[in-house]
Amino acid sequence: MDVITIGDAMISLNPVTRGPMRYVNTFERKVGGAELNVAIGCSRLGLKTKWVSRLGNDEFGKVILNFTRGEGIDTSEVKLVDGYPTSVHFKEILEDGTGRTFYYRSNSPTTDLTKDDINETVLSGAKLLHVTGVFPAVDPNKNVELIKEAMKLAKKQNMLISLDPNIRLRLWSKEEAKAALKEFLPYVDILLIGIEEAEILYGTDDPDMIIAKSLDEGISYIAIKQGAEGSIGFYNGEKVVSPAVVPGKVVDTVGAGDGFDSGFIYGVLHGWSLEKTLHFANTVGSMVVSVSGDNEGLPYLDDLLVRMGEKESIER
Ligand code: KDG
Repeated sequence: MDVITIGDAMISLNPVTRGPMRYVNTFERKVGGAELNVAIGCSRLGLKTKWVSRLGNDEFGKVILNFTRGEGIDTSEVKLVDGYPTSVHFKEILEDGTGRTFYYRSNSPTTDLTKDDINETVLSGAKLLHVTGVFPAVDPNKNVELIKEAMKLAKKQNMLISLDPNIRLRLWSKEEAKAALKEFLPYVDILLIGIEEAEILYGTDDPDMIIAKSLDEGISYIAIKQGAEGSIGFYNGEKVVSPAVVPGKVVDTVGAGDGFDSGFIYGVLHGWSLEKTLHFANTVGSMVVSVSGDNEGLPYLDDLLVRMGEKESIER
């Protein structure tokens, strides 16, 4: 196993038309969830990936489970549980591809996940544990502790730990998010942070300050995601500014950060230079925004190499 991630997923209802959601009448049923998106991204790139979760024992739960299996992800730690409906979110997409998310996930099936479910055996044999701020925010009273324990177990087994703060202010307040994420930082090796999230977590959007504060926490790899402006990375004394990879067309920006994370994790696990890793991750993110849905645009390795001009595409 290369990567293990723990998280919450939902049926994602994507609007068929753009504009304010109150005027949208038709939605397409898709699948979403930050940690699952990263698992899909890693798996499509060729990494062996496991997703630990719970889904409702209902039709939507079966949709997500089958979809995840179809992506070649190890679902041995995904269970369908009674008593909780599979969560749902509706997306609004505006003309520029941005928009809002409306969650129906207050009684998520992952409420059923306990410390006993995320034990040493479940986490054994992998190179990296990826966690985000979404799953803790879904049930902060339980999940913050659960993720902390998982990180401790992963450290014991010499696994790398990557964290994407993924702060969702529809799920918790800035203060709650900051307090929880601060508890995670001492265990983190790879921080994949959006510039606005750094403002919440560290009180600054100055890249050099973000790097300095992360180094104080003992974090080795720092990637600052700046959306359409590219990314900035730091590792082993070297700072790299990586320009954005311009997408063909911006259709739907949700999931771009998760795509970046998968690309960055891939580069780190392959021992690439920081410059190559950042460019690769930026390219994955740029491909996600060109396709509707939270994970449909995540590329397979071959597609990515074609996009980067490293492989020829034969069309007919
Ligand atoms: O990062 C994208 C995810 O956030 C999306 O797929 C679903 O909103 C979502 C969530 O909270 O996981």
